Amino acid sequence: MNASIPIPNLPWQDRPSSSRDIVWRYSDNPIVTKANIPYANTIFNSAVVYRNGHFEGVFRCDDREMQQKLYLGSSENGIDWTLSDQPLTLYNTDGTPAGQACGYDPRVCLIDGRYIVTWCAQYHGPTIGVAWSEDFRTFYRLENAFLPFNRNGVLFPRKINGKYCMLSRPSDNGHTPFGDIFLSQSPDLEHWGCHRYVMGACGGWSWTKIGAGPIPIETNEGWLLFYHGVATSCSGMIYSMGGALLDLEKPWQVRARCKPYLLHPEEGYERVGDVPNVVFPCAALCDGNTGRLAIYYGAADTVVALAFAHLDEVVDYILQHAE
Ligand code: BMA
Repeated sequence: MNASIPIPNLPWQDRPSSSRDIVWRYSDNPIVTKANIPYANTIFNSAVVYRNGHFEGVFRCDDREMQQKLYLGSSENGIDWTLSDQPLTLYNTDGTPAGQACGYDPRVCLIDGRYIVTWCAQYHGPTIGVAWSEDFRTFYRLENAFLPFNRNGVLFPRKINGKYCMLSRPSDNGHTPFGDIFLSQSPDLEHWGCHRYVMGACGGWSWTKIGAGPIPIETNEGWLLFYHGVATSCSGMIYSMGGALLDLEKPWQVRARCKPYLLHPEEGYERVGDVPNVVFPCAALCDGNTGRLAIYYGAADTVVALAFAHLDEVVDYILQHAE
């Protein structure tokens, strides 16, 4: 194990005695529903962080006009969330307003004291928006990271070889029937280059496309990356969660990629919703003392749900079941 800071109040339930799964669900899922914001249609694919003893998050809410926007939320226990009624307003770095945070599928990464939000923004199509905050109240928008079309921008939680590193998934302007994960590097979070191929869609549950999920977790065996993989069936796309380990210093090199999925739509709230059969992880918190993992994922594009795992077990399982 080589996880991060202690999180003594990390949400947790032991694995049910009836289960042999590596990742298991919180028994009272979902933890966030449309009831958390009055004007919401759905709240899902959302990212949380641990900050000053409690939890903060950036939530994807599709409102009743079906506008996709980001909202802030906070929680004492990581399970019961209070969300803002109003979308997050962004500021330019000179302090002038930069409008509401429109877009979807946020991730939040703490690097060198700054919380950096990456999300799928719109600029002549989907691309990766970037904003940062020191206090989780005021967020300053930077330039978009990439040209359209791109989704699933996920930062690493420290610079690697002096550069910020971000995973992303070049895509199209629609529902993207393809997609591999790439890595890009930047000295300043605005100028991105040195692009590297990481890994691609492959057979079974991820044959259509893949995309990075939560911020990677540093372990002795490499960066632990949870990601979503998509298979297309005769009745639509099915989103599962998988795991891989990336090289610590050259994170575009895959050390191990787990053949079986780790989480697959199974429960009613994952099977039925605005988009059926979706589990979509956007955050994973790890308690540095115990190696307990709390994984936050969107379910069926409708609600936010929670799952648990042990870091060491996940790493061992990936190594034992690698391609
Ligand atoms: C992707 C994104 C995700 C969504 C998924 C399944 O393209 O829109 O937000 O969860 O499709 O609908």
